[in-house]
Amino acid sequence: MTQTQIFEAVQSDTLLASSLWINIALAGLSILLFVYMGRNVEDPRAQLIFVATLMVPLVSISSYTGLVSGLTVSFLEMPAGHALAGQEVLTPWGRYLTWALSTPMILIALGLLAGSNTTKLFTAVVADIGMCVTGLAAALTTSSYLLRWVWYAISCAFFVVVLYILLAEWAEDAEIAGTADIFNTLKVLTVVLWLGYPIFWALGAEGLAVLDVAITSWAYSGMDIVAKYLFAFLLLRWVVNNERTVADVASGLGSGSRGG
Ligand code: RET
Repeated sequence: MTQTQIFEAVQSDTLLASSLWINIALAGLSILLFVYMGRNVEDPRAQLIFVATLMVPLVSISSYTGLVSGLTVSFLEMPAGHALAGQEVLTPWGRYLTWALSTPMILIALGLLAGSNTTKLFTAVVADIGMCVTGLAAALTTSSYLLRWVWYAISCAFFVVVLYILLAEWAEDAEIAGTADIFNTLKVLTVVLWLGYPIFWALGAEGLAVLDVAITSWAYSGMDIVAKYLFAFLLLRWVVNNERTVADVASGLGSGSRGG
């Protein structure tokens, strides 16, 4: 199929197309809002959190532009064993590719907020990239149904590493850094929403095909809206109001270690 035909197939499915366009609009608004919110931030660590967080809607607007244009969407014939075996299934693989760029930014922002050391930050970021790239491999494998799920399982193993760092390591670090309140809010939001992605992958056309392509796309788009734009807004609002605390985390003077 040519790119024009894929583009037309995407646009003719109003439910699918709207799930993509809404994110382009919201990502654009978020970029403008976040640049405005960050205009007076001066501490380098707070600025780094801003830059990482601002990358999230910037990657998102690029990702969704790739999807609406048909550039990062393919019709793939599903292997024997799949519920839609032999059929050409619309696969928006650009999503999985761009998660490899956007989700590390979310983790960098969270890690900096928690006062993570470099080892944990590195581990979380590489495991996260591993999760996204193997998720992409799962979606693009058309030779074997079993191997799609093997990729899925590998991706889940990477995800467990990310969850462990978020829930155990950084939660503890944030206590010491004096950022536990906001960190815990964002941690819960992140963990709950991120768990939704592998669930919808498994239920959608890529996996068991219980849900159709447009519904799955709306599920991802809805989770993206909260996991990206709302998450980023809450984080940046807190950073603007608590720049001093963020600066102290950098110099190892987090309120916890100051001893009251
Ligand atoms: C996949 C399928 C394979 C198994 C796992 C997955 C996890 C994906 C996640 C995605 C998060 C995306 C976000 C995007 C916002 O920019 C790849 C679906 C574990 C957790 C937060």
